[in-house]
Amino acid sequence: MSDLEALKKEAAVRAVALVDSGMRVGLGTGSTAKYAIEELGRRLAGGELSGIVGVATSEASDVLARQVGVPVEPLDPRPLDIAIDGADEIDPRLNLIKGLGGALLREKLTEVQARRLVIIADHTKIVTRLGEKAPLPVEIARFGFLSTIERLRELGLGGRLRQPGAQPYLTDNGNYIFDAQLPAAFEPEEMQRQLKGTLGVVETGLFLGMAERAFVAAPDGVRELT
Ligand code: ABF
Repeated sequence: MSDLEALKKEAAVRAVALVDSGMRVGLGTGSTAKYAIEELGRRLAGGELSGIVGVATSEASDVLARQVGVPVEPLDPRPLDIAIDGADEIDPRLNLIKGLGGALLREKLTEVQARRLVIIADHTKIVTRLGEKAPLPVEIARFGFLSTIERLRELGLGGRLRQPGAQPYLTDNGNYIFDAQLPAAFEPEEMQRQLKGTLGVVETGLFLGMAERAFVAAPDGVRELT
């Protein structure tokens, strides 16, 4: 395991230390969230925790959770005690870009119901403004997607349909993703409002005002941001 991977795991372990027996836990997606799911499984197997119910934010996390012995249930209207997930960018207000892993819709549906959203990430995800390094993933309906992309361009967004191979990337929900290049200056709440008002847009990777804290792994250790 590389040093950075070891630190990501350490951040995940710090977040999972906030989980107590009997909690309903949102299970994130991605290479950092994977460590959190594994740590939950380890604590359950060792008898440190019991009665945990996980709610997975992707098919991949659902499979991993079951493999490591974390019971999984579908999302229902009950609140979650905590959700632990990665991010692609974290700004100084703990606003986030998420969704490079493709799970943004299920992540947002799940994490909006969590009493606490705890982010785990490595230090490369810290930015001074959202969009500095990462594109903004925007999940769009397949039907009429070219028209939706035109509407996004009319909002002044560059970017492209996510297409890793011959076919566009398909989310767990059967939608496409447009990876939008954000302008140099924009107001995140206003951008979210405009995008959600655009026909064909299902959801965006802007997670604003949702995260309670972040454990950020850096070469000199794990920092906690609140
Ligand atoms: C998920 O995983 C996503 O919201 C985000 O796109 C990604 C981060 O993955 P990693 O931890 O592998 O960088 O949480």
